[in-house]
Amino acid sequence: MGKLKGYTKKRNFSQSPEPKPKTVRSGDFPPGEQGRFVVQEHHARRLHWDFRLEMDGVLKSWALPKGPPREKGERRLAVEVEDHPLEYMNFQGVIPEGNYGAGKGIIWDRGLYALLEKKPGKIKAVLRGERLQGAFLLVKRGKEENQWLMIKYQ
Ligand SMILES: [Mn+2]
Repeated sequence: MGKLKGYTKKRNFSQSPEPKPKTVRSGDFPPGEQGRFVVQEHHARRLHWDFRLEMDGVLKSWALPKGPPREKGERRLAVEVEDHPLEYMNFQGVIPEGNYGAGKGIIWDRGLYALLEKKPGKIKAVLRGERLQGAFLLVKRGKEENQWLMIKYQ
């Protein structure tokens, strides 16, 4: 449960309909194997899109102020946020006022991905969703520790 401490600390599960962490699968996600991904459109104080990859037993998560890149060559800022539990994959609903991330969340896209490369600060994957299709690179870049870029390169 250690990986989800940040997630749990920010939330009050008696008020928020968001899932309380149950499952944490141990072990790394083997390259070549397929995992799930989801993009949630989050109408919080500022509209953004949350991109989440099933990885290492949790959902690795980034907030994208302008959404994910749609065309080859496009790059978008992706701010790394706390790991989310696997159950969050299916979350849609309204987080009540006064709670962390208050606002409506809807699933914007979901599907499978194949991991091509993974090392610290760099993830390459092919996404096969309803909307997102192709090869994407996530790369840590920027002055802030949690700043990444998401680039569609194929
Ligand atoms: Mn969010």
